[in-house]
Amino acid sequence: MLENLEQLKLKFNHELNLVETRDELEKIRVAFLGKKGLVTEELKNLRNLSGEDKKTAGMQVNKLKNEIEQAIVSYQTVIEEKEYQKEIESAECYDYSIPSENEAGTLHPITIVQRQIEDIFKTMGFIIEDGLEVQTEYNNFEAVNIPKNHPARDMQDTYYLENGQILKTHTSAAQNTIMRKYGAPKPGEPLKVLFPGRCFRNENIDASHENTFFQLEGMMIGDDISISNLIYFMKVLLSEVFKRDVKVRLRPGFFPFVEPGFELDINCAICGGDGCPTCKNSGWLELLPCGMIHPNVLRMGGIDPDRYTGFAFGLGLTRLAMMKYNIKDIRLFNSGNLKQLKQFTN
Ligand code: FA5
Repeated sequence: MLENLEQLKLKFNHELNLVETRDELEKIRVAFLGKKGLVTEELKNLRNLSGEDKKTAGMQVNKLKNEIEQAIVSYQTVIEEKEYQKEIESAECYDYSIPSENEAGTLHPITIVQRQIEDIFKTMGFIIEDGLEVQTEYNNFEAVNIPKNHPARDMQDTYYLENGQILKTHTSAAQNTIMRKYGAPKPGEPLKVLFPGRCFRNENIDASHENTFFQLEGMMIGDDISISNLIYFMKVLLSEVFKRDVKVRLRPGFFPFVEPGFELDINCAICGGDGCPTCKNSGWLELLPCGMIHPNVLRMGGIDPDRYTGFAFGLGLTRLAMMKYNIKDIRLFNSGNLKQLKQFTN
């Protein structure tokens, strides 16, 4: 038996030297120490011995068993180190200290203005929401009081998808979803939400009209919200964005989802009001339509119009960026002309 144990030890050492992975090590452990392992079998064979022989052989087998167990534990660390080295050798390495050949990108001017406005409104307690670009006809039109066949749909001709959904024509498409998400405001805690987004319209493109442009919508609903609240927020918005006096005019405007409704136009920054292709020679640019949310719209959003009132505005974000940066033609924004687009920093 002792000879046998000596051979087992040699066999184990030989096989251990060939081991490369944790799986292989486990196989060896099972082969020697498992239920039917070679050492376990030797332990079972002790049954056939008796007296002093059994005692001596038992001590020898147990000694071998302990040696193998310890060798396996120590080898585990060796293997882990080997595997780690392999991983390092095969991994892609980056040296972050080498200067990049690519120039760092810059923010798109619309993103810059959008973030500025978001920051201003966040400090005034507004939540920022993200409306979907693909919308149902219901959300885009019916839920904002523009039923099928209403003439107001003609002004927002859009792109229909094969599944019957549409690319949203205005950020107002998110009003209903947002009202339903937050529900009726708690007393003294009006619902204040800002939701910027990309809009799509089947437009004749010119210096101030794109088929893909950005709007930024704001909505405040509460116990006692009035036109004065609306005008206050419009003033803050414009003065913070332009950081200079800008001439605006407020005139009545019709939108089925507000009553009363207003158009806030900005004096054209390109020509100073004299008239140019950007403002279609009128000296003014439609920028910020707004008004008090129509009772039907509140009702469809699950908010009781007899109890609550609210305002909404739909800022033409792309046009605001044009006026802020004196960009004559809206087509620059989607042009991918990096030479010009990367000039804007704040
Ligand atoms: C609307 O889209 C309304 N949903 C806005 C609104 C919201 C009114 C909440 C009242 C309450 P309008 O179609 O006028 O309204 O568009 C709003 C602004 O988006 C315009 O003043 C203009 O600045 C901008 N805009 C509209 N069409 C285009 C276009 N094709 N290209 C660039 N900007 C556009």
